[in-house]
Amino acid sequence: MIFKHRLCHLQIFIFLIVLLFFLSCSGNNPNEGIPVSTFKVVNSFPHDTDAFTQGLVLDNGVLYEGTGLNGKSSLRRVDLETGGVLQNLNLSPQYFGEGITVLGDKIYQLTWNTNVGFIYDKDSFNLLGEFSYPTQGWGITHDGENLIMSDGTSTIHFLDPQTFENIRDLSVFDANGPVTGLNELEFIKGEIYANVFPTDRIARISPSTGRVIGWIDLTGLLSDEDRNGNNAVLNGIAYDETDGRFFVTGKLWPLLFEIKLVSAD
Ligand SMILES: [Ca+2]
Repeated sequence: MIFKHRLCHLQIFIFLIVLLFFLSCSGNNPNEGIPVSTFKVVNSFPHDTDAFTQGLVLDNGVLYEGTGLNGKSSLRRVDLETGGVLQNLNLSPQYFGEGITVLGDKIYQLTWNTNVGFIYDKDSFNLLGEFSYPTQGWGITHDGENLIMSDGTSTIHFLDPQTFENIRDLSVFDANGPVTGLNELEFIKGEIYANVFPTDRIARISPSTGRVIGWIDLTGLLSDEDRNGNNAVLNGIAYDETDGRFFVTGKLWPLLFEIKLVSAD
């Protein structure tokens, strides 16, 4: 009887050990089930190695770029094929330019740590106004209704494009917990794509739950020889809605890539 009792305890003990083993296995691979994409380069185009890319947008086939660093920040219209700057507006040196987005006939540009954003006429780049926000400014995009901005944390803010009222905050997470360093953004087919600073990865985020629903791993897209120092990180996602072309670049990168996403599984 005592022996039977001990056997029963032994079985429970073994069961718990096996359970712990499986739990620890899943703990080591918490993103199991989240699809990972890699890339295939479709085209590469010249990119200004002086452009500290903080915002990248394609609007009706026209490429816009926002650049950063104090004294080097700008808003540009860029020729995709040649990388040539077609139109340029320099920001005053106290501003460190960040993300840009085009909504309707306006361009919105964030600044990093001065709590101010600028509103321009899309065609003339004339300054139409400013808006303020309490956080840092990193990336910006829109879903057709609201502006969507990142601030370097794991929180994304939805702003009314008229009043700049914070409509709601979205906490971004994967199975490891909060995903911080959310940087340049693009809203693509109902999902928020975000560069994760300072990595070679892009998170595909559900705008309703904040859950990361896919990872894009762009490791090796730019060769180490072409990378201009530690600050030359992947940053800049643009999507052409008319033909589904997907473009990425990075800070000070000599190339802008058109890529296709390929399942890594
Ligand atoms: Ca973008």
